[in-house]
Amino acid sequence: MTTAYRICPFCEATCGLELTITDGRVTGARGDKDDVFSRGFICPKGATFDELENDPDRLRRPMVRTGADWREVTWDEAFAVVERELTGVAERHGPQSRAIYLGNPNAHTLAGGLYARGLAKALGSTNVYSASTVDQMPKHVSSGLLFGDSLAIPVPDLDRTSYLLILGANPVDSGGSLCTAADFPGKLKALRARGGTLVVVDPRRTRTARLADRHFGIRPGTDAYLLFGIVHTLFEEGLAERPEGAGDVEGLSGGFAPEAVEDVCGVPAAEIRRLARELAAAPSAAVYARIGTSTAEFGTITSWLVDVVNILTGNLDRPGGAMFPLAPHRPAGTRSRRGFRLGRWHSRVRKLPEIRGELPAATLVDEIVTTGEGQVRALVTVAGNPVLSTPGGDRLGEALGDLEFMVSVDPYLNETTRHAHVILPPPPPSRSGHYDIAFGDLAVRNTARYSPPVLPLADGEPDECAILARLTRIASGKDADVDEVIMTRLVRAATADPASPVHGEDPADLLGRLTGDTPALRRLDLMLRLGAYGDGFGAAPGGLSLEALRNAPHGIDLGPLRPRLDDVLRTPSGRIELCPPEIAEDVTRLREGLAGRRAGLVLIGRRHLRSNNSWMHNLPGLVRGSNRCTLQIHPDDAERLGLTDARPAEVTSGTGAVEVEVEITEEVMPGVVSLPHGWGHGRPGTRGTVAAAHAGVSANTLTDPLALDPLSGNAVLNGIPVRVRPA
Ligand SMILES: Nc1nc2c(c(=O)[nH]1)N[C@H]1C(S)=C(S)[C@@H](COP(=O)(O)OP(=O)(O)OC[C@H]3O[C@@H](n4cnc5c(=O)[nH]c(N)nc54)[C@H](O)[C@@H]3O)O[C@H]1N2
Ligand SMILES: Nc1nc2c(c(=O)[nH]1)N[C@H]1C(S)=C(S)[C@@H](COP(=O)(O)OP(=O)(O)OC[C@H]3O[C@@H](n4cnc5c(=O)[nH]c(N)nc54)[C@H](O)[C@@H]3O)O[C@H]1N2
Ligand code: SF4
Ligand SMILES: [Mo]
Repeated sequence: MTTAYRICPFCEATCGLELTITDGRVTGARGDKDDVFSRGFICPKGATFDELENDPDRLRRPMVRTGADWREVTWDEAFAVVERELTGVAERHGPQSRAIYLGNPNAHTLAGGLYARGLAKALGSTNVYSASTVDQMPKHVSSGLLFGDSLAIPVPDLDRTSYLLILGANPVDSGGSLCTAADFPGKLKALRARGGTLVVVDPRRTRTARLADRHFGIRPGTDAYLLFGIVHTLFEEGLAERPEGAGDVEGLSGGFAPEAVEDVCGVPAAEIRRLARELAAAPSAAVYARIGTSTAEFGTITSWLVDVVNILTGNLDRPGGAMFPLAPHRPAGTRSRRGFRLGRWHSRVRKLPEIRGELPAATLVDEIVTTGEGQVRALVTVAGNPVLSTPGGDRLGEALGDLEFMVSVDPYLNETTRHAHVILPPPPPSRSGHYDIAFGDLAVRNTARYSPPVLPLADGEPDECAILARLTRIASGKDADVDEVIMTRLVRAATADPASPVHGEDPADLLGRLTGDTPALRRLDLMLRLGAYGDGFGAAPGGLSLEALRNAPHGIDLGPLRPRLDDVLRTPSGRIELCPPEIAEDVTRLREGLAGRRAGLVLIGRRHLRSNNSWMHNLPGLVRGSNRCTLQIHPDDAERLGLTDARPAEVTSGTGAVEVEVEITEEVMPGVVSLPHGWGHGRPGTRGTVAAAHAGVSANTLTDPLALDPLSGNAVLNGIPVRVRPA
């Protein structure tokens, strides 16, 4: 029996795990108490790491499908089929007929961080889709417009803040999102223990809300009104700082006085004023908002208002406020001030604008089913299950069956991948090295951690980096080595940049000095050494490199977040663009919504600590206990509608209907029902024995693919009008 250390790849908390290895298998997992970031914290998902590793339904060899029959093939055979078919579709219909969907776990693998975007580009098509447009795209757009960089997302300085306002997030169950912090519950308790204040705004009284000083139930989809009420108060009561653009924001906030918005959002005007005053008066404060506010009708405006409040109260970029992390692989050196653009092209069928090089996931189905020049005929999915995760996913599932070719990089035969012709399964996490490319930019403390593979790959088995690199080569149709190309470009740019520690050095010499057994690891070494804390190839002795991280199995602490706004800003003006015209224009839509407080039940989602989107329901240790896929409803609504606890109800929206077990609970406010997403298993042709026995229904049968936040193209997944009756 031995132990090994591995960063948990299941949620954004990125806890350090201590794995037990017995006879060449992972047989246990617990928190690594010496991990510099998580200090021993773990949740039930991390603790079932061994079940995921050893899941008998997990695919271990590439598979090729003919009709309904799957057969296992060698990697070379599988790639040969992919090459023939992907190239064939491009030859017959042009590269634009090829599409890609990148799912959430790409943010949790080194492979996703290093190769996913390059693979998308290599397809030569604008049909690029990802889970970002059913998730956080509004935040990218607001950051792009405000700061000129869609990746510059401020996070609440959890360890030091004295006042935290959380909207539409339940980090006690989700682990936190766009805010990487291990042990979120502990950090919220510590905030209160040091005399700080926690306020939670959520239509459900969540486990996070239960830790708060105050909780407000809000009408789903109306956070922008509440936040504008706060902004209005800050100006009206002379509490706001007045940076450039403040006057314009003040003008926009006219009409959104707390007294004008209270009916729409359901939070009393006096409480909105109190929030504004407290945020302004606190020694430090941060507003933090997530999924409930982002997958919503006014997602971008809300995301923007969160930062506007942080800015107007003087809390952006200061300790205890909302701050910008600095990840170890981010380059030191000159940054461009090109700014951010959206809508550089539009989707073919619905004419929806491009954002960050992609199109809204909700319209992928339209591009597949609508005939004409540019119709999608081939699809690549990497770590995604859009049939369950995107609105109207059932229709997408049907459409996938009509594709000429589909290849999925995925360890499971599930609701989406059952439509593929080839599945390329990555090895289980123990067999790949890990470094978080995505979450260093979002962590509440700067650290550097690398986990080497814990167990060896089987002979000839590629890791996911190698799989994606090979797919990229196939997609590009060129025989170039993608890693070589990228590394050469990076090194050339650095050696030519007067602000770089390697300015003037010989690129070939630097490349020759990289360590790492694989091209992916050499790329990581390069990024670390040219990064903000890097050794600069000797220019900064003691600085970071892959070697340095290998020598620190529990990670290296780089300290609390530091103010760095000047370094972050990439707007052409060099300032924060506090009142971007695109947002100002969309506020008209928000103002129109003031008129009508909608009656009727609306549907929202929720997450459970022991579940993770659509793909961890096949692990016995996580699905044990009572049914989690229930429709939560308030007792008053249940009585009015004649619903009985634990009995089935029929839920109908404008898009579809499901039959689901009722759970009567005061946790959810009157007028609101809640159903988790990611369920709806047991479909023919899938392979998930445990998941099929806990099938549930898909919430996205009810969500509407036509309902998008217009600026970001993000799907509206919360606040869906529904009717409910006993089934
Ligand atoms: N109604 C509603 N819908 C939602 C949401 C909601 O709140 N409500 N939430 C949305 C959000 S926030 C998100 S992020 C999306 C997620 O949407 P998706 O990313 O499309 O879906 P997941 O369920 O995360 O599916 C992940 C897939 O990756 C596979 N996988 C797991 N590990 C690996 C790996 O290491 N490598 C590879 N290649 N594959 C792997 C799994 O088998 C699974 O097929 O869902 C969205 N959909
Ligand atoms: N255990 C677990 N952890 C996860 C995941 C998981 O599926 N399970 N998924 C991961 C992913 S992909 C993501 S993106 C993150 C998401 O992380 P979070 O954003 O923390 O996700 P949720 O737990 O869904 O919390 C969203 C909250 O918004 C509330 N809400 C719904 N509508 C509204 C609204 O209109 N206004 C307000 N103010 N609140 C609203 C819901 O009641 C819910 O409590 O979690 C990640 N971590
Ligand atoms: S909180 Fe997230 S990162 Fe930590 S053990 Fe649980 S799933 Fe893994
Ligand atoms: Mo997500």
